[in-house]
Amino acid sequence: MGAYAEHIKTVCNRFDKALDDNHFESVLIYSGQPRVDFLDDNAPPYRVNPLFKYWVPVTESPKSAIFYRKGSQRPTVYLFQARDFWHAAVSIPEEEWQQHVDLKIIDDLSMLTEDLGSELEQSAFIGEDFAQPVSDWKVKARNPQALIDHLHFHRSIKTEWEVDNLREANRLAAKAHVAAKEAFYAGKSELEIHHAYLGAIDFRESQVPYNSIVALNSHSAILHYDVYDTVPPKQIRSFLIDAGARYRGYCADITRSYAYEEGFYADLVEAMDKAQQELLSEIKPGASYYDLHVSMHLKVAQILSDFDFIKGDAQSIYDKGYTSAFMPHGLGHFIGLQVHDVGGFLKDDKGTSYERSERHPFLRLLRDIEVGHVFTIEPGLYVVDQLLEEHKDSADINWDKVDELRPYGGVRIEDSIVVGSDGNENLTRDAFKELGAE
Ligand SMILES: [Mn+2]
Repeated sequence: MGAYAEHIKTVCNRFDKALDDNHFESVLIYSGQPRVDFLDDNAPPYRVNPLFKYWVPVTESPKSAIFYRKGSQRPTVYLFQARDFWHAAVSIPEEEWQQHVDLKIIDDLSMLTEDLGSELEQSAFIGEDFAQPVSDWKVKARNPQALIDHLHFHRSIKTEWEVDNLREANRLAAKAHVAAKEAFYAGKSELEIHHAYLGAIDFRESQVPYNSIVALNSHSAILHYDVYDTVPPKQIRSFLIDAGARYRGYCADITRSYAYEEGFYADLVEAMDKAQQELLSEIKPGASYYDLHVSMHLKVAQILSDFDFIKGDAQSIYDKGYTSAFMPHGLGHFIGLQVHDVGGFLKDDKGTSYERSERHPFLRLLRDIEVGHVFTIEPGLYVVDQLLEEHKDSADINWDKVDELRPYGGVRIEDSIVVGSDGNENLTRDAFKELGAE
């Protein structure tokens, strides 16, 4: 059986169980439609419902839907193709997925409701329903949380077909990262680097999965920096780029940090890279991601000690809470159909959740590691003055050293990992290696 055939069989089985547990006969998954801006008739780029693209790699067909009857092992795809002279028709190439579904082309949503008739009333509806006629449809339930939790819990285990797509997304993103790195060393501005990134893979901005972080110098300490200066700084010191790509709806999310010249920042990048690779070797089925996050804090603490930012050993630096000021975000997150893929807080498929950790409130993956999980590992260290304020009277912190790092911002290294039963796959480093880039 081909990889997609296996995938859709898995999706059918997962829906069978989820529908059964939650007492639904069927489900209707609406792909969504663009929502126009306030007082305007323009809409931001359309983004498909992730549970729609879970079934079929169709990402640019708003007003489409998938109907699946429990136990049928074959969904119906209502593919919307507008018959109007305003829009270019999206051509759907002939592909394998079409052999595994009943495909019905519609140009009006009434064709869907007529086709389904009274079955719709037994269906769970999953999707956005802000517009008519979708908002008027008589369904059994709209976005029932228990059903969604069930699906989200099991979605964390990726099929081979999903991993293939994630691998390809990483190849695209790595290629773009190499172009961005070259633009940085050529002295380009943040905006020029951003354009070099997109140009390398023929992407328009709406095709990357999130706003790329393209940060020179101190900007890299702003965790979601995405405003882009149009002129390069007078003195170029450092470059942090956190940017991804999408392939068949699956996301890459890669971060790299570069020093413009040799020196202490270059050494810091090297130390972080080494710490990150050590963390990768700690990933094992059955281990807890939370423990890995704490292990990362201790490694960051060791770096803070080694580079003379803070007095003391790693354990005491962690215990006193200093690492949270330098490294405020989580170690990583699930990745897949969504950049921050769902289910990181779910304990089981009944919707029981892990409580967010008080000590590490921004960690969004609290589950134990399983074979088939795909997640990021992204340790970092930054000068965030707002967070250091709390420790401003601390004699442990070497403020001269903090001042030295401030104009460089910070450092982060991020890869995506597929957990295997016999060793893991690093989608990101493998992609760079294929390019001869790392
Ligand atoms: Mn990430």
